[in-house]
Amino acid sequence: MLIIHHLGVSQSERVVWLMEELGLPYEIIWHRRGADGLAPASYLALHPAATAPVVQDGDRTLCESAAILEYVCHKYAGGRLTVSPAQPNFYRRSPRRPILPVPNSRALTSW
Ligand SMILES: N[C@@H](CCC(=O)N[C@@H](CS)C(=O)NCC(=O)O)C(=O)O
Repeated sequence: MLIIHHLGVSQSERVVWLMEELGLPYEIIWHRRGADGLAPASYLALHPAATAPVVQDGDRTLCESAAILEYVCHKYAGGRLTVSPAQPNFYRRSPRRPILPVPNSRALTSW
């Protein structure tokens, strides 16, 4: 089962959203921010850059939200909610593709 290392107020919410949307099981490990708003030491230990999200799938650890979402859609949902490189619209923006390699600030408004 996918484990989402969840850091509040971060893009790990994208992974939670996707798992709920696809109806897939997952486990959340919360890493609560300190009073200073910074990620706790437990999160810093997961990733050299300490950015969220980080997920674990068995002995595989993944980071970068766009890559994680593609991975989940293809590995666990038969390509639902995304398109594969074999499809002609892969290189075009598509309203069905929730995970576009666009700057973070645009990611939620471009589809
Ligand atoms: N391109 C990365 C960006 C990850 C990123 O910058 N995450 C921010 C939160 S949205 C982060 O972890 N910042 C450190 C922090 O909030 O403590 C991705 O999409 O996963």
